[in-house]
Amino acid sequence: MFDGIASQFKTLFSSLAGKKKLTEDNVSDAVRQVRMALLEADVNYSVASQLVKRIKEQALGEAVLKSVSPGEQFIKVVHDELVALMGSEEPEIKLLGHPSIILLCGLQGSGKTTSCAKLGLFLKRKGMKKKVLVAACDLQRPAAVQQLQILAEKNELDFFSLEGEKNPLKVAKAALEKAKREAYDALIVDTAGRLHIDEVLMSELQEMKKLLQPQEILFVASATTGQDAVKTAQEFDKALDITGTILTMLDGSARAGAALSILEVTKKPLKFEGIGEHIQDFQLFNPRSMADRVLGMGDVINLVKRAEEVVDEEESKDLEKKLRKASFTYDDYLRQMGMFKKMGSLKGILKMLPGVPDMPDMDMPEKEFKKIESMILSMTPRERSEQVELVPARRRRIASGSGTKIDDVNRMVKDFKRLKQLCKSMPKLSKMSDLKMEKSLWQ
Ligand SMILES: Nc1nc2c(ncn2[C@@H]2O[C@H](COP(=O)(O)OP(=O)(O)OP(=O)(O)O)[C@@H](O)[C@H]2O)c(=O)[nH]1
Ligand SMILES: [Mg+2]
Repeated sequence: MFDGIASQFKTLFSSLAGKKKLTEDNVSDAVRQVRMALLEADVNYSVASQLVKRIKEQALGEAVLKSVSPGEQFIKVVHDELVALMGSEEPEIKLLGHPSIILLCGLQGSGKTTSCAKLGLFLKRKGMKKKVLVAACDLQRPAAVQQLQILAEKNELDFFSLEGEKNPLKVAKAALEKAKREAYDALIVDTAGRLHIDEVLMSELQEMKKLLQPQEILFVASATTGQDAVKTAQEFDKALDITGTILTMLDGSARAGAALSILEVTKKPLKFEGIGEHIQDFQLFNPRSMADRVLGMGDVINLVKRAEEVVDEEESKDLEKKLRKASFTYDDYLRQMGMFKKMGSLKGILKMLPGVPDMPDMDMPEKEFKKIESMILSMTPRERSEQVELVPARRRRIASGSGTKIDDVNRMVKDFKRLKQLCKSMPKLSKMSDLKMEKSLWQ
């Protein structure tokens, strides 16, 4: 995620590491590089220019703190400015209506239907327990209704469609009646993808807005399209007065441009983010963690939050503590992997850990998990809690006990140690002291 911009920032920060002081000269040089990194990530030009100006003023104006190096101070300034640019706080979304109506809109293929199901599950899940209905109002694309239906069935979400109906407004109206009649807390409406220049389809959306009076009109944008997503968001906002955006496809080849420019340009908050194809790969948009990711510092906040959703609270507090202290053992490693499995896409999860994008062998397939699991289960309790050194004879015994090779055991031990080392550096990198374990902000 954001590999390009993150690695540019890393290079920049390490070049500042040796400097004794932040001076006009080295700050000018650094901000030039920041500007280049931002523009290459497809950040809107005027947003990038204003941001760089603020970073420069801050960096030169800051009182020099004795406790931090100039490089760290510069990172802090950049980080703070990025956070501010994306809205500072996690969004607050209130389910006020009965039902609360959420209309999704956007270009074709931006992730609306997937987000409809993801958001549905998000509201239905532990902690929120909302009664949610998803409605299929994309009658343009032949398989669209079925796509949402399959997603809904798979995830036990209530689904609404009107077979044979050609008019999406009629479907929306019937869905709303059902949602009212059956006391749903939320109705999420999927719509067909459209271009803002398509007047007929845009006025259909306006009609739908009039009919539904939605509390939320969320523009769904793919982060892979950078600034284009921002321009389109502006146009949809003009036509519909959107209430916020959902940024999707923040995994893979996402560019930072959309995340960094969309709020500044549209003045509408970023509310959610999609970070993978899995239904669980969806979360509230958190500016602080997004800034961490843009700067290549991993994303501990969201990692801990997602752990919290799938494991009981006790267990996740424990995980957080262990991540902080890096005191975990092979037993915890195993436990953590069990949680990762439950959390869905492993790739998405591991990418949240600082430094992991540099460790391709950490991105292990399911098969590899099974292997590691059996190796750890073949260890004695004392070995698992690291009370004894894993000498070659012990490693041979573990290999034969788990049906693996000594090389596999060696690799597993090495990976475990690297992960442990990595976690040790996390508190500093990710400002764990700022980590808020807030509960949901939804009402
Ligand atoms: N990697 C990744 N893929 C995603 C994400 N969100 C959606 N997708 C995938 O993107 C493709 C398009 O998603 P849809 O939800 O069908 O998009 P849409 O906006 O409903 O598309 P139309 O209805 O055709 O306009 C699907 O293959 C999804 O699985 C995401 O956050 N990450
Ligand atoms: Mg769709």
